[in-house]
Amino acid sequence: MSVSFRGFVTINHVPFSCLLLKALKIHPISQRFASTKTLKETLQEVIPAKQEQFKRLKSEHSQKVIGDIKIENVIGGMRGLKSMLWEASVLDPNEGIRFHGLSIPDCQRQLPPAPGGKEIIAESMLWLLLTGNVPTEAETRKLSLELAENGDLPAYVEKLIDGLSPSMHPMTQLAIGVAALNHDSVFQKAYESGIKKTDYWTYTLEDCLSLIARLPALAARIYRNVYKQGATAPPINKDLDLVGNYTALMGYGANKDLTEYLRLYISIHGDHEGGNASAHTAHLVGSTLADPYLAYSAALFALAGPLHGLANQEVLRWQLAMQKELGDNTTHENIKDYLWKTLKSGQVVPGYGHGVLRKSDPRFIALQEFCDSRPELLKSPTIQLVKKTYEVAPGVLTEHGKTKNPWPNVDATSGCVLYHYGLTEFKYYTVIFGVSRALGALTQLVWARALGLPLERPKSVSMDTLQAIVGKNA
Ligand code: AMX
Repeated sequence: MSVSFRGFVTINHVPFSCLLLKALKIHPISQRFASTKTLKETLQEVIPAKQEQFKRLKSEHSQKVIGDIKIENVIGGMRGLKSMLWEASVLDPNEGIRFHGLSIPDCQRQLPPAPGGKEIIAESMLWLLLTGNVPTEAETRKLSLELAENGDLPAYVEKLIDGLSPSMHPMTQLAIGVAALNHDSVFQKAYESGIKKTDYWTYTLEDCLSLIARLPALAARIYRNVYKQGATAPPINKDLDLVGNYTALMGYGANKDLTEYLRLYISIHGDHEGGNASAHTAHLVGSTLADPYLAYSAALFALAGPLHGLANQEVLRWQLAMQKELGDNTTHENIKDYLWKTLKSGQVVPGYGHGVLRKSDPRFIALQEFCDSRPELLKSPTIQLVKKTYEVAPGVLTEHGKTKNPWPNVDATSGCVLYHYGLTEFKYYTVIFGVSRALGALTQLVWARALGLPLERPKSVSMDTLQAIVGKNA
C-alpha cells in the first residue's frame, strides 16, 4: 500500500481517496506503518508513566530552584542554563553523551546491528531514543522493513530537487526537500480537522517515521544530482537497513566498510541532548505545533552553520590544506607550527572544542576505534594526520588559552574516514549529519507532544535592563 501526495492511497494498485478511507474509518498512515504499531505500542506503554512524572513535577515541584541566571548566561549564548526538557539523551561535560542512560560503548554492546554487520544501526538507536528500551533484533528488522517500504520520495519532491541548481549547497537542498515533504503531513491535516491534544503525538510519530524513512532517498538524490550528473539510483532494497539503503542509493552499496562506518556514525551522532543549535531549533519550531517536516527543515538550517554541523566539512578542508603544505609523514613539530599559524590568523581549529564537553568526545573515540580496527584505514595519510594532530592540538589549544575545551569533538575525524572511503565531496558531509540528527530531534518532537509541552518563549532583556539590575554606575 502507498499514499500519494494528492491524497490517494493505493491498495493492491487500486487508488482510494483518503477521504473515502476516513469515512470507512480506515487510517491509511497507521496501516502503512503497521510495524510502527509495535513501536507505537511500546511508546503507548512507556508514555503514561512519563506523563505522570511530568504531572507531578509540574504540580508539586514547579517552584523548586535548579540554578541561577547570571549575566554571563544571558550574554554568553545561554551556556549552562538548565532551561529545556529533553528526554532521549543527556550530555555530561566529562563523560559525554548517554542515551537513556546508556553510554556509546553500552550501546555498541547492546543495540542490534544489521545482519552480517557489527555496528549499531539507525533503527536500533531510534528505538532506544524513542522508547528508552533496547529493541530486540526482530523489532529492529521489522522497523528496517517498514522504513524501507516507505522510503520512496513523492514525485513532486523529486521534481523539486531535480530543479535546483547543482551549485546550491547540498544542505540548502536538503532543508528545502524536507520542508516540501510537509505537503504530506498527517499531523497538519489531522490538526486542521480538529484532534484532541492527547492524540497529537500519534500523528507526530507518523510524520517523524515517514520523514526518517524518506531521508536516505532525498539525501542520496541530492548527492547524485550535485556530484554524479543526476545518475539514476537503484530502487530501495527491502532487505537492507536505513543506512544500507542510503549508501546503496548514493552509489556506494558495494563498499561494506563505508556502510558499516556510516551505520556507526549516524547512530552515535543521532542525538546530543537538546541545547545544540539544530536540536534546539527543531524543538523551538516544533513548539509552535508546526509539523515535523517544518521543524526539522529549520533545524537543518541551524546545522548548516560552520560552528555546528558544517564543522565536518571545514575539518577536512583544513586537514587537507595542512597535508598539502606539510606532505605525508610530517612531524609533530610541523603540525604544531601549522596549528599556531591557524590560530594566529584568527581562525578556530575546526574539530576541537565544544559548547558543553570538557574531555575528548566519546564519539571521536568510537570513530577512532573503528579506524584502529581496520589496517587499511591506519595506512591512510589523512587518517594518520588526524591522529598526529590529536597528539598535538590539545597542548597547543591549552597554551593558546582561549577555548574551555582543547579536546577533539566528533568532527575532528568523521569526514576524514569518508574521504578515505572515496566519498570525497566534503561539501556533502553535513547532509549525512542531517540524516543522522533527525533521529534525536524528531524523537523529542514526539515526546514534546506526548507531554503537552508549551510554546517555547523565553524572556529576553536589553542591556539597559541588565544595567539597571547591576546599578547605573556599576
Ligand atoms: N580553536 C580556536 N579557538 C577556539 C576553539 C578552537 N577549536 N574553540 C573555542 N575557541 C575560542 C572561541 O572562539 C572563544 O573565543 P572568543 O572568546 O574570542 O570568542 C573562546 O575560545 C571560548 O570558547 P568556548 O567557550 O571554549 O567555546 P564555545 O562554547 O563558545 O564554542 C565551539 C564551541 C564548538 C563553537 C568552538 O569550540 C569552536 O568554534 N570549535 C571549532 C568548530 C567546531 O569544531 N565545531 C563543531 C562542534 C561540534 C558539532 O556541532 N558538530
